Amino acid sequence: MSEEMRAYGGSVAAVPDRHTVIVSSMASDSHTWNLVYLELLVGELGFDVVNLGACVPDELLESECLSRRPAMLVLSSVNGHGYQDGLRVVQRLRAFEELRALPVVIGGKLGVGGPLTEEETGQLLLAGFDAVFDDHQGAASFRRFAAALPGAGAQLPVRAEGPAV
Ligand code: B12
Repeated sequence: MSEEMRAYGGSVAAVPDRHTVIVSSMASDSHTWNLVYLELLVGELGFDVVNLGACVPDELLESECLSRRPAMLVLSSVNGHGYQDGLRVVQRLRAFEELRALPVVIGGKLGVGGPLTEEETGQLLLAGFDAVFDDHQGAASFRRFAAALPGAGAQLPVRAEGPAV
C-alpha cells in the first residue's frame, strides 16, 4: 500500500462485504446530484450505500475499496471527462489483487461529444470495467446489473424504460 493511501487511513478488509455499494465521482468532477440520484437508486435495491461525493482523489477511492471491499463500485461522471478519468481509475483499481474481482461500473455523460462511441465503450471495458452505462442507455440496464449481485436485498421489479423526457 502506498504512502498516499496510508494518509487516507487505508487498511485492507479480509472479506468482501456483500451488502455495501460505494457510489463515487472521480477527481475532476464536481457535480453532486447525479450521486444523490444513484445513492437512492442503489439503496432501493437493498444495499447499504457509501457515497464518497464529488472530486474524489484516486487514492481515496482505492483506500475505500480496499478497506470496505464493497459488493460493487459505481462511478458516475457527467462533466464530459468520465472516459478519461474512468480509464485511469479502473486501471489503478485493478492493479490491486484484492480488487481484481470487484464489480466496477461507470455511467453518466462520459464524453465531451455526446454518447461514447462503441470503440470508447470497448476501451473502458478492456481497461477493467464490468459495465458502462452511458446516458442514452437509461437506468433499466443498470438496475438489472445491480439486482443480479449476490447482496441485493429488497429487489424491485425492473421497470421498462420509457422515452427520455
Ligand atoms: C448543476 C450543473 C452544474 C453545477 C453542479 C453543482 C452541483 N453541486 O452538482 C456546476 C455549476 C458546479 C457545474 C459545473 C460544470 N459543468 Co455542469 N451542469 C449542471 C447541470 C445544469 C445539471 C446537472 C444536474 O444536477 N442534473 C441532475 C442529476 C440528477 O442528473 P445528471 O447529473 O444528469 O445525471 C443523470 C444521468 O447522467 C445518469 N447518471 C449519472 N451518473 C450515472 C452513473 C450510472 C452508473 C448510471 C446508471 C447513470 C448515471 O443518471 C442521472 C439521472 O438521470 C447540467 C446540465 C443538465 N441540465 O443536465 C450541466 C452539465 C452536466 N455541466 C456541464 C459542464 C461542461 C460543466 C463544466 C465543465 C462547465 C465549465 N466550463 O466550468 C463544469 C464542470 C465542473 C467540474 N469540475 O466537474 C455539461 C457536461 C457536458 C458533457 N458531459 O459533455 C452539462 C451537461 C451542461 C451542458 N449541456 O453542456 N455544473
